[in-house]
Amino acid sequence: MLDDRREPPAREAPIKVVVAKLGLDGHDRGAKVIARSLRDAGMEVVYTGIFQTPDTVVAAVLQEDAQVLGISSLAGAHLEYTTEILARFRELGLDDVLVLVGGTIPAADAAELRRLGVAEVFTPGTPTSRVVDFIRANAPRRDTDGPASGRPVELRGR
Ligand code: B12
Repeated sequence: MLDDRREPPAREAPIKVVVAKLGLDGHDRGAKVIARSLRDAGMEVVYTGIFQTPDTVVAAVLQEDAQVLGISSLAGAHLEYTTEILARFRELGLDDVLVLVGGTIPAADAAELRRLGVAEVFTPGTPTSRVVDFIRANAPRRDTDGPASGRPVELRGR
């Protein structure tokens, strides 16, 4: 006889990603290309649109309960904005959110971003499949019944 007291297996929800543009940076093509590629790969994507502030981006991540934040920056202010957002995440206990930065990021700044806690930096010419693979390998897992279960200790595919 079937034991109907067993819990049904938890289903894995689609990975939820917020793609954000901050400050006066109007270069939105890369952000839109990435947002569309992640959506086509089966992820749930929220694109904030241009001219956001760290506060509105953090609010979007909280509101959407996103596992991944992707910041697109082609105007040079990536260090300031990312530092501010990571500090807010720490205050709010959002340490498990996988943070990615893409755009025109000099190599020295990419190293600094990784030191601050950014999981990976994607510069112009990156195939979108590489971003999809990286997120699939590193986004914190969760099932449909619960919150993000925590970021893997080891990042793969860097
Ligand atoms: C097209 C373009 C514009 C267009 C933007 C149109 C639009 N709606 O996006 C227009 C003409 C409006 C423009 C204006 C300006 N631009 Co412009 N522009 C470019 C250019 C030539 C291409 C950018 C682009 O669309 N690439 C195609 C997309 C698909 O690629 P991408 O954005 O790089 O995205 C890829 C990766 O970077 C990454 N990625 C990007 N975002 C994200 C996000 C996530 C989450 C992830 C995972 C990955 C990721 O993945 C994508 C796929 O590979 C670049 C030079 C260059 N070669 O990058 C200059 C460039 C970005 N522009 C520049 C400048 C200076 C300006 C202006 C200030 C010029 C001026 N004096 O007016 C203005 C600023 C306007 C503003 N308000 O921001 C500079 C920026 C320098 C800097 N970083 O400090 C650049 C680098 C040119 C240069 N060499 O000097 N620009």
